[in-house]
Amino acid sequence: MKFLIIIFGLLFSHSVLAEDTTIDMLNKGENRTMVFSKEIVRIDVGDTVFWKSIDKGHNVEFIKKNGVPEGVDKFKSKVSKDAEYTFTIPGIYAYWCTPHKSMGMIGFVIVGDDLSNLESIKKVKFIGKSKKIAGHYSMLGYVIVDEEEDYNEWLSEQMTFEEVLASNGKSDLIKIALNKKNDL
Ligand SMILES: [Cu+2]
Repeated sequence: MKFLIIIFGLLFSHSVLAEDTTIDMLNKGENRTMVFSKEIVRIDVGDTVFWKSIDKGHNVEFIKKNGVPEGVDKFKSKVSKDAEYTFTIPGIYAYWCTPHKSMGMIGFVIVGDDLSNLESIKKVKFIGKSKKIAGHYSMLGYVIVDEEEDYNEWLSEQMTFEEVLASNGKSDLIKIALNKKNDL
């Protein structure tokens, strides 16, 4: 009986997690303006992510060039509207808010623990402030040299990629990500 309860508990907690992937689109985050409330989320294949238009003027646009796994179609939601997308193809997805793509309003969805398109993600051309954000999520391999002081100051206020992943309670991916980083 105990065994059955444990199994049920695992299934249940999984489904709660899956339905719970909601990201707010905000004018102001904890440390900066124009943000997705969760910049990296990890989900299973078949899960849906919901983006809430808490503040107006934002949307979600997959970065078609190098930013999504092969076979993924264009996705661009309407500005100032809630958006949702069901992820059926595993891999890393990079997206931005079209009006604020140079202001650091970017996010990543990792589907099915699949990092096989990491090399492609690293080739995404982020612009403006988004370069720093992407660089911070060091799996992307950007090295910022021109404004190192600004970057360091900003970095000191942020969660690291490891911390973000750790906060999701899954440690295997942290190791994978760190190994990839060290390979750069
Ligand atoms: Cu925006």
